[in-house]
Amino acid sequence: MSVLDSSSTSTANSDKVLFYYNPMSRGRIVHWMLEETGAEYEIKLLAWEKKEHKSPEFLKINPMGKIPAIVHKSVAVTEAAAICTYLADAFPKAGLAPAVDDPARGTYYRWLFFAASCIEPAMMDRKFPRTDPVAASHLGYGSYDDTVNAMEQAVSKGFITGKFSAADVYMSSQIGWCMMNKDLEPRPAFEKYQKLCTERPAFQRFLQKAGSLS
Ligand SMILES: N[C@@H](CCC(=O)N[C@@H](CS)C(=O)NCC(=O)O)C(=O)O
Repeated sequence: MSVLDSSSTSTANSDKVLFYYNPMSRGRIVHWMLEETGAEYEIKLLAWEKKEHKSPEFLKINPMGKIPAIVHKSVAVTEAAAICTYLADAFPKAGLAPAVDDPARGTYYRWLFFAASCIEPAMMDRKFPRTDPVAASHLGYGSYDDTVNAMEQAVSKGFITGKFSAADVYMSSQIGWCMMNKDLEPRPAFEKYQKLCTERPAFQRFLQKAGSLS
């Protein structure tokens, strides 16, 4: 039976999160985030080799055929940054987002959106350089150097809003991935920030659980 046909479902009344995942993917960001929230979740492991992420069933959840995705209270959420933001609000007891009326909410959104819309493409363009270069003024991220300098500024004092939040889950995941792939130089500010984020018990739990799935 396909993992997508599993008998368990997330209904409008259930608080359980269904998590469509493969540990060899950006789904790792969401896996860490789920551990931070303390939410009950069920992993639906999608096998790359069986192309389960392109199956008609999964395309109903994410028409992009990409991982990660979650279903919570019968609603599908895709895009790792959106999922982190959603989960922080859906499970407020975990305290992973500044309150809506807290000015820190601005800083929180700013760097979450920056990480998704600037860091992601800057690092990908670095890894796979464009044959036909585009002027920095046309690129949302400007230049690789400007993006990296802004990232450094965002994390140089520790957690992005001063208190650990979903923005740190996303930012730290990006930094860790990019440093591991040598798309980002290991500046002291990044290394210090990574230590702070990854020594969290939820990160350690995620690592151990992801390892047992690989
Ligand atoms: N913009 C998406 C990107 C998701 C993505 O590209 N996932 C990759 C794995 S890291 C994937 O599913 N690739 C399989 C494919 O596109 O066939 C996000 O941030 O969640």
